[in-house]
Amino acid sequence: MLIIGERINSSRKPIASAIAAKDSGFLVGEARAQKDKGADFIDVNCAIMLDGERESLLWLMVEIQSAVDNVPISIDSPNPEIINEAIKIHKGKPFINSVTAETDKMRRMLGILNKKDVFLIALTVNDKGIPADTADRLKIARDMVNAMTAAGMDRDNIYVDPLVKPISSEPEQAKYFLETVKSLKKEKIKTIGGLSNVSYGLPAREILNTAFLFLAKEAGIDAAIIDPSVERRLSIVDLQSEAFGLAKKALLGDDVYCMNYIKAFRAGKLNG
Ligand code: THG
Repeated sequence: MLIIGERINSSRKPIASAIAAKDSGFLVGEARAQKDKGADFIDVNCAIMLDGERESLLWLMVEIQSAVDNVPISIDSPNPEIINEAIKIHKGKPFINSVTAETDKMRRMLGILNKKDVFLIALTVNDKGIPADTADRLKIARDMVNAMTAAGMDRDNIYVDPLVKPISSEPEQAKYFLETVKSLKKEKIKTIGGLSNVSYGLPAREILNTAFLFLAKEAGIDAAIIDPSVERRLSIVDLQSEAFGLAKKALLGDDVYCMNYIKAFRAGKLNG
């Protein structure tokens, strides 16, 4: 499984401040620390800088690649034109994060990618928005892979992201994500996900994130956008523990609104 280090994201306050201050020392340190913990790619997201996104992203990519052994980047931007410029200065083979099935976005992105040697994340979002269930995700995923291979992209370079949503507000969504990963695996379509979204708004997030990584690996996921220390944690946690069992139930939709999980947290049972 490939690991994409998620920490350099401008939605995080310390990162946004460091980007604004052009604090390359801090940001390069974040990149190096993630690589040392096992990240294969470093996700770089400057989207919160709005008008400054282009300049910030291009600057940061150069700083990171030159300081950290040309580590490959996952170029995380909603803007196809910025992605196009970023590809040109990237050394090696980047991840493009991401394209959706929205008609206009897909057309612009395919125009840009035009036989370039990149890995591409395909989000299962279309003109109607984020799909409600597994069947809708699978349909969008298959349509996207067909459209992209028809446009000349190598199927092995495409990673479908069935979108992780927080179980705190939509208890069934993590299950749909895992089901989609399993089905796509059978069809030899690669998958990826931003796994830490799953625990948003809940206590003891590390336990949920670790359990979700375990379940995603079991389902056959090919790549994960995570804080790489979560992957390390997986090798030391007790998979038979009560905490892990509660997290699994919450993630599989068997603990609606995570009531038992939250109760256990309040009782001090989730400190592991
Ligand atoms: N799929 C793809 N790309 C993605 C995502 C995805 N990129 C962004 C995101 N989702 C994954 N990356 C992060 C990066 C940081 C954090 C979460 C996901 C993070 N969040 C803190 C939190 O949630 O509490 C802090 C956020 C804040 O300060 O508001 O650290 O799904 N393809």
